[in-house]
Amino acid sequence: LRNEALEKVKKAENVKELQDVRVSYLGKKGPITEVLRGMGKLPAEERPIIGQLANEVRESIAKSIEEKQTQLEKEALEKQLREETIDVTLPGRPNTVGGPHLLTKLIQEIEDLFIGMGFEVAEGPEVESDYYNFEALNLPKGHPARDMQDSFYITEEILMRTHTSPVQARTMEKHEGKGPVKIICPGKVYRRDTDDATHSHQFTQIEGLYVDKNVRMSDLKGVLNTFAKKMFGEDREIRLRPSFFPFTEPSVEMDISCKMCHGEGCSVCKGTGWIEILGAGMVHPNVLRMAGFDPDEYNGFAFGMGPERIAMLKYGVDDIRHFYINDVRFLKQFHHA
Ligand code: FA5
Repeated sequence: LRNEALEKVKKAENVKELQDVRVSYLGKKGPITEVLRGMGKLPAEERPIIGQLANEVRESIAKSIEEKQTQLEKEALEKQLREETIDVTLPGRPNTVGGPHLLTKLIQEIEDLFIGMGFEVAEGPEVESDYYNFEALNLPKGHPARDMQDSFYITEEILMRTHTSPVQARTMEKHEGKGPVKIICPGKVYRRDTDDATHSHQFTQIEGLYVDKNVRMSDLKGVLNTFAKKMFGEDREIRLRPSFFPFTEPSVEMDISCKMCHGEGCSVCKGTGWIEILGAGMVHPNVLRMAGFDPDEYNGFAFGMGPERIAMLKYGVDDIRHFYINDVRFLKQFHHA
């Protein structure tokens, strides 16, 4: 019995098998327990001999089980350690690192430029009321100039803002008739424009507004010139053209000389050699009045520029749609721009 049990202990390949051996030989229903239990029936002189023998057998089986158990546990641990070894000298898998979009970086750069000239950054909602998008900007319902900006209406009174100019009115209201107000406001705008090389139905704008006592047209020219020279370099040509916006009087538009064709004429500048980047002007007295400012005491200038157009001119991008197609090969070129 003992040899048979020891043989089985030896063969046990894992803790579970060893447990089975323990139960079948040393358990309550095992042969040794049975022998010990039957002791009473044996003649008195045989009892100590049989008892001693049974105990010896039991102990030697128990001991071998214990030894085997320790051995099995040790083997299992070694196996685990072997299998889980990490080779720290292997090279790591490279992560693909993304980067901010070219437009995001350009907008930050423009923000920094204006912060340097004393402007603060303001924000406004993309889903806007008809009042702030048009009426507060001297564009009452039915005004023909509303056609200059084809809109996405959500309800009769709510639309996707067509420009960042509503932030002018919102910010002035907050100042409750007291200047100075000196802000820029970057953000997304939406128009029912047909997409082409220089137009997108969703694009970005950066609005600027400076309201104070004695702000003059020459201040506007100075700020815009400083901005353009810093953005494009001293050698690029800049021109201001008279224009019209219902919320400014007088109004101008600013063009930058086309870099793509060096004035020769291409699809981006449509042969003119110039690309329009912003509209601007002196804030209309009606706009000041509606936002709670006294036009006899205060005046100001405002501008609204298109960062996409600026990026096209600065980096020689020949189609505005490149910014929104999200072709990584295009976007990657500007990670270090
Ligand atoms: C406006 O949106 C006026 N709110 C700008 C303004 C602000 C004037 C404050 C006076 C005072 P305009 O529609 O011209 O104006 O757009 C301004 C600039 O946005 C343009 O010069 C151009 O750079 C850009 N832009 C206009 N439409 C698009 C378009 N569909 N896709 C890309 N850029 C556009």
